[in-house]
Amino acid sequence: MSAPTAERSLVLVKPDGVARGLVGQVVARLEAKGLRLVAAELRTLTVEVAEEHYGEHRERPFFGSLVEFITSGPLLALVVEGPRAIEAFRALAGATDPVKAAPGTIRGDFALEVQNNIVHGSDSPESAAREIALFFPGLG
Ligand code: RTP
Ligand code: MG
Repeated sequence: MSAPTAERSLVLVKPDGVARGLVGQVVARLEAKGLRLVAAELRTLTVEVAEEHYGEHRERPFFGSLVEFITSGPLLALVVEGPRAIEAFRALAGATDPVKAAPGTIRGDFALEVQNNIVHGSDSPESAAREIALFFPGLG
């Protein structure tokens, strides 16, 4: 059997996760899973980048609040790599609503509110390519 093809995903530790000091625990979990860090940067998003990143939600009632939240302070942007990295990280993150997220997942263990749910992970190869180009244009 051939070796699994490596895939990349954009992961964010959102401003709530950084403010609460959860960066170490999030990174420890994804590294323990076997995902490899290929880029990492702490930065505060501009409204323009935030609106681009969450463009699919532009018509949703929570869009303004989401952009305000995601630009409210520094976040940690990561690119992770590994076999099925997109699906692997989404499984570690848990369901979008942290109350429904299984205990043992990042959201299930650390959050209670749907907006302030600690992490983001790309949801498809197309999203990952778009998001990685937006956050780390220099990455091949
Ligand atoms: P993400 O994009 O951040 O990885 O989260 P996701 O795929 O699990 O969920 P998605 O539907 O893409 O929603 C994006 C983010 O918007 C916030 N949200 N707020 N107030 C609300 O009802 C609501 N719904 C979603 C969350 O921060 C969610 O992660
Ligand atoms: Mg999403």
